[in-house]
Amino acid sequence: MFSLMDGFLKNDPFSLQKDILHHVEYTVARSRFNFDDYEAYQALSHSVRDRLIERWHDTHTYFKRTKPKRLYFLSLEFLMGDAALGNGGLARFSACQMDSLATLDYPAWGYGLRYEYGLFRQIIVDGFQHEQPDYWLNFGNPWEIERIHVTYEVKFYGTVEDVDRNGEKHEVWIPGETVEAVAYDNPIPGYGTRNTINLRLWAAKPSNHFDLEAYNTGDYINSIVNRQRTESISNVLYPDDRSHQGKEMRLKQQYFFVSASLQDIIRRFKEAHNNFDELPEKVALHLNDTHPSLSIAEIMRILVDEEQLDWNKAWNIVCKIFSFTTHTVVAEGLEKIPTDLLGSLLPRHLQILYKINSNFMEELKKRIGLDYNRLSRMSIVEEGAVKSIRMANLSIICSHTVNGVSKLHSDTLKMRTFKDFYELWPEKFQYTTNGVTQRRWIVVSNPSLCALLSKWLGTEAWIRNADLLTGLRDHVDNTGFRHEWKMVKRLNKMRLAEYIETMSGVKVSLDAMFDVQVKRIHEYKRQLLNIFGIIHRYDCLKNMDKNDRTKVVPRVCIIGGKAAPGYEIAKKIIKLCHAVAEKINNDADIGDLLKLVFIPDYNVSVAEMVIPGADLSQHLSTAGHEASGTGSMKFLMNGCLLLATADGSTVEIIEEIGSDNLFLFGAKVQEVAELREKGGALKVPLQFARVLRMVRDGYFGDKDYFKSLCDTVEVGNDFYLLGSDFGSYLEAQAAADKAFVEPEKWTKMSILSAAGSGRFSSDRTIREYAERTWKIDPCQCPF
Ligand code: 26Y
Repeated sequence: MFSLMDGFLKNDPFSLQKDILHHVEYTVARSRFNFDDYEAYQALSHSVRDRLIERWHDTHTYFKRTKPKRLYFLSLEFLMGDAALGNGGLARFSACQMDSLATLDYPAWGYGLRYEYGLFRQIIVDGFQHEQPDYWLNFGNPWEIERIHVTYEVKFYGTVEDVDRNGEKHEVWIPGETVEAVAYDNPIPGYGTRNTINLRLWAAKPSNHFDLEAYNTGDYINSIVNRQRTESISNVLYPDDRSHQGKEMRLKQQYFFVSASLQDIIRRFKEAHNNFDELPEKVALHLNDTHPSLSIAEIMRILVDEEQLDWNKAWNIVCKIFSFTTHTVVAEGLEKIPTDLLGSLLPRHLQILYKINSNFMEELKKRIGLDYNRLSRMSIVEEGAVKSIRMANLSIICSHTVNGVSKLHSDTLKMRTFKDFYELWPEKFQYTTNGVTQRRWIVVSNPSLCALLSKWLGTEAWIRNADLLTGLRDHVDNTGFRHEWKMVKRLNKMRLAEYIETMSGVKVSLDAMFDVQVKRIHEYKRQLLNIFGIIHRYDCLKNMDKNDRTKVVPRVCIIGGKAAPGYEIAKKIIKLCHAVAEKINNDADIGDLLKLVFIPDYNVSVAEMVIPGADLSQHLSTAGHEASGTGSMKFLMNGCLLLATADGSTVEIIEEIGSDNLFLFGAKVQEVAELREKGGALKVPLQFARVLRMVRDGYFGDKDYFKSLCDTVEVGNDFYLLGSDFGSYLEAQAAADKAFVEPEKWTKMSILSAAGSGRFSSDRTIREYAERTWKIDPCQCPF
């Protein structure tokens, strides 16, 4: 008898081997007796992909049959790894969340853009950052499934015209340009479950909607050139993670993404349901920051203009389906779109936004009276020098939940950034602290630690339940365990040291403390504070008695991160780091006591190598500026001690591991405002002035080039308060040195760090979102 189960691909080594050979011959089209490593990789990936597709099908068939409420996670950025389709924290957090959604069996879909050029590759020439394009699809991408039949038309430009519908006047958009969106599916397997969810990425293709005008006027060549241009919409990821410049292409990308995703979502909903009243029970739409917020106008357009629902009815439905997470702290960082730009690209959407706003303003007047200042602050429309749409205000007004990414962040949103909205709708404001997936950040990137954890916890269950890591506390006094723990760290330091030597030619001592700061380069993240600390350390060493040097803890300082291509000051920080490294590393007198290396092209793969090998990691943002921070969580899981300010999620990390197990420094968030007001009067230590003078005087060369960088931290101008935090920074560094010379103490702190990291698993994050925000239930595919 033939059973459906017979069709399943088997997972034993023999079956897999057979499949790999099959793909060598029939997919890669090489002989079984002659293929290279890359072809072997392709054949292997296709064999794994076949198994993922099977699970994907089963999962989606099951979802279709049981019709659970689904979550659609809308994000313009996903930093998966090989595919660098995102900038930094927000993008990597999206990837971690997808892993947790799949593992916890939630009926979720991710939607994103399939950029052909991911985040630029950073190369360093003479200490300067240069950007190289990352055309990551050159050799094909075996992990995606091109869905040539899943396509939607996305329209732009044109005009709005009045039409008569049953005697009533209605506005209808007559678009001017049509582009086609093609779906590329990326299966996301859960761990320890058959569930495999989908990350659907859209690519732009010219539409076959033929341009009759051009055809008739005989301008055939130009019509083809124009078609080609439309393909460029999904071409390239914008490499900026703070400043939005009101670029038309960026807006086109956002709408292209939103329109294709919503058409897909509505089509799927209509296949199973015939009444839009059911939408809020079946569909949750999550706005990952404001980047996909045009969804709000688009869904109103679909419901009102196309599905012909009454405006108020549509609005009531729409307000029940959106939730919103903001990853930004300061109001200046919030996205705005000039109305001129929006009106020309999407004329009907601008009308819809105005209508949403005028309705909101009417409501608001009833609630708060004629407080014009407050009304204008809360308006979706900003009547400034450049009239624009405030995407955050729109998102807050339409979402049932507004999420911060850490407790501190959420407090800032309520008390400052979105104070007016919080006072109006306190119940909307929540926080869900970020997390990271232990599957990638321990299991994949640190296999030796993974084995050690399973051995001492007596189970592998922590891979799906990170709370079990607290069990490590029971063994912290066991010398055998501590010995193994130290060996694992040593092994990872060896791996990292080898990498450093190949990348930079610098040989480093494994006995040194590996001190790491890796993240995007930003003034608020204060890489400059780190570099100034290193200069100070060097200066002390130079002035130290030879005998005293024997007591110094050797350090390998590692810095890595990309600067946005147009961010001058960040680029100068990278150059300064190289200039200082050049001086220190070539000073034979200092030897192994101090090394500084800049790791080029920091990305997910580099992180997998660097994080497990770190002894100490630095998170130096001026309190109140890092919304959460997720790098710290990865280091924590890997038994790395933190040296940090009380910012973002660090406040909660302290609650878990205790303030004795990390090195805390710097002004608290309440003190920051006060210090800024005092301006020039603050107490900047002499050491800071001395280090600054060294850089200004050209001790590291390029005196003129570094001048503007030095100016940013001069007394009276030091917005991020490097000067006033320098003293306590040095104290924290000294405390780290002191702890490091007591290996047993250090190792205990390291173990207790990892033991307290369970709360920072993205599994916890996702469960909280699912239960409190999205109201979705797990839906596990049987078999
Ligand atoms: C609008 C465009 C210029 C833009 C593009 C990317 C704006 C913002 C971003 C990305 C922001 C980002 O990565 N934020 C980070 O999100 C992390 C995840 O929540 C936080 O941990 C981190 O503190 C925050 O800076």
